[in-house]
Amino acid sequence: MNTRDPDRRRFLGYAAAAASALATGAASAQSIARLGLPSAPDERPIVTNFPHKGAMILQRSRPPLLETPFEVFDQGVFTPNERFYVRWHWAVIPTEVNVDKFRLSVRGHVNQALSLSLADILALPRVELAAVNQCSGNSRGFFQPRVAGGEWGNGAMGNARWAGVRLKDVLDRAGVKAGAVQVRFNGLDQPVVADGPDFMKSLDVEHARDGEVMLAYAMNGEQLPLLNGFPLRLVVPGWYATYWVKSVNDIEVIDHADDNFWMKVAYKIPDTPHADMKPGQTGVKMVPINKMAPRSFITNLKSGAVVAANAPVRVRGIAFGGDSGVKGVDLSSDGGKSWQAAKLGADEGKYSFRRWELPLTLDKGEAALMVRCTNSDSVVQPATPNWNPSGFMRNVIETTAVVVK
Ligand SMILES: Nc1nc2c(c(=O)[nH]1)N[C@H]1C(S)=C(S)[C@@H](COP(=O)(O)O)O[C@H]1N2
Ligand SMILES: [Mo]
Repeated sequence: MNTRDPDRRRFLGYAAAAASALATGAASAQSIARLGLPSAPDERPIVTNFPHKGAMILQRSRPPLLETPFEVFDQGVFTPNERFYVRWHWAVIPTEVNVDKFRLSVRGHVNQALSLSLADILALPRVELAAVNQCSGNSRGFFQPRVAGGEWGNGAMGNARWAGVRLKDVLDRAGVKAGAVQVRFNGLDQPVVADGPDFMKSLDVEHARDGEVMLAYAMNGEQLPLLNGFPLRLVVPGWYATYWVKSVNDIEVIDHADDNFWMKVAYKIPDTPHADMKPGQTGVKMVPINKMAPRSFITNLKSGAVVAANAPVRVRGIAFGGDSGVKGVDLSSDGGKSWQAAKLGADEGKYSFRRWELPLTLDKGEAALMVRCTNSDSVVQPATPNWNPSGFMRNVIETTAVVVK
């Protein structure tokens, strides 16, 4: 299939083949992935039958929740589109899009309501940015005690080069009126039950107009896969993916704080350091989830790996700063007593994954390798895991236990 970047000419529709692949949905398990979760069932089938997707870990088929197999992150800082994770809340999702009829409406508290075709969008100035898209519940399966929700391993994240138009440029064309408070985004997906709340997210007007928030039509130089929000998705650099509304076709400027279910009830975190609280703790102030925190991972060694003693072992991985760049990545092989700075790879921008590597010489026995990212705001990953009832914002320092022989 040709999935070229639409900037060159125009969008290509995704038609019936994709639709039928989604409708049949039946998983054809090729093999099994083990996520290393502490309490949840650990095995998941690896499937290849989703449109525009390669081998993915199947968390759920309707709606599709597909996790990126972790070894993909060892291949480079950009996550290939066909391995990029997928998450939808409702099972009624777009399975084909008529690119000639598609319209993006911009309405509400504006001077001039708009109905924009994809050609209108392509005519606006093009911008590009590398940014990590991470589900709020990435790594939820590691929460102890266990919490309800998709029991993700660490693969509900990905990094891409996004291209599209500034949301600011679109809003300026409509003319945001004085008194506007938030901008609400809605996509082509729909609730499966009549009274189910349609998935919508909102950003404060100043945030929406910061010039960084983007309506993306391309991902890694290709148009977006259907499952990742074709033809247009919001990119909110540094913020959790819940705000990155997919297949956006409606933008409403509102003159009040959005109180729809997905803003007011769902996606709330304790307003405490690291969004941490005690199970059963009451009276904790809850706020909408927002900026991401730094994380780092070893990608070339798994727990249980056997490495050679008394010779340099190349340890490498990825890190990201959350809502700012990566200042440094440090490794420890003595349980966090001493740390060594890793060498950082190319800087693809402050919202991107960044590669790091460090040769370590280890003594015979067992070694717990710990990796820690400090971001450019000097925020460091915590040494102890956080806990909250939704399983959000895990960013504890990761430990990979290896056997040195
Ligand atoms: N229209 C729409 N956009 C959505 C969602 C959704 O259910 N519907 N889920 C959000 C959540 S919670 C996540 S984690 C990301 C996942 O993005 P991806 O599937 O491209 O990886 O999409 C976000 N955008
Ligand atoms: Mo999410």
